[in-house]
Amino acid sequence: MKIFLSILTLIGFFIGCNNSTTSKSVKSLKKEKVIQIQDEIKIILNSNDLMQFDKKVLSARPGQKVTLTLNHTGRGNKMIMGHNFVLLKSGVDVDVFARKAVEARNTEYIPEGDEMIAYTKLIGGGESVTISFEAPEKGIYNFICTFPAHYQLMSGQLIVK
Ligand SMILES: [Cu+2]
Repeated sequence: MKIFLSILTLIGFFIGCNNSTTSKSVKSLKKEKVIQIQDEIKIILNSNDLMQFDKKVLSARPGQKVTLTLNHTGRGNKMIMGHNFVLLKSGVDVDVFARKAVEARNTEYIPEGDEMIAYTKLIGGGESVTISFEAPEKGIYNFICTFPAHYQLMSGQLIVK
């Protein structure tokens, strides 16, 4: 009888252990999921036929995966009213870069060089484009549309903090 009881206790002990391990791993799984969601941010940026972005300020955390969708809600043909999103590295002179970009007509106003953190292709009315990039270190980064004569109106800042 004594042996039987101790076997029962032993079984109970094992079951107890298993249960606690299972609930523990479920808990840590849930935690990981929450962290993953926070590590990605989705941004929707709209542009229109009036040469406007609907946001002047975007924000992200350092190292966060940024998935950005640029929509062109207008009707303009991309050769006349094309838009893109070009995110510049810190310290890049926006005016100098924009002048260089205008020359890059063959590559839809994306110039060669390493001044950009990320960029989309050029889109026309009714089109959308999505890109993903890693948010840089803390700082303030300029973004513009590089289509000729657009950046004075179509610019903003990504604030990473
Ligand atoms: Cu534009």
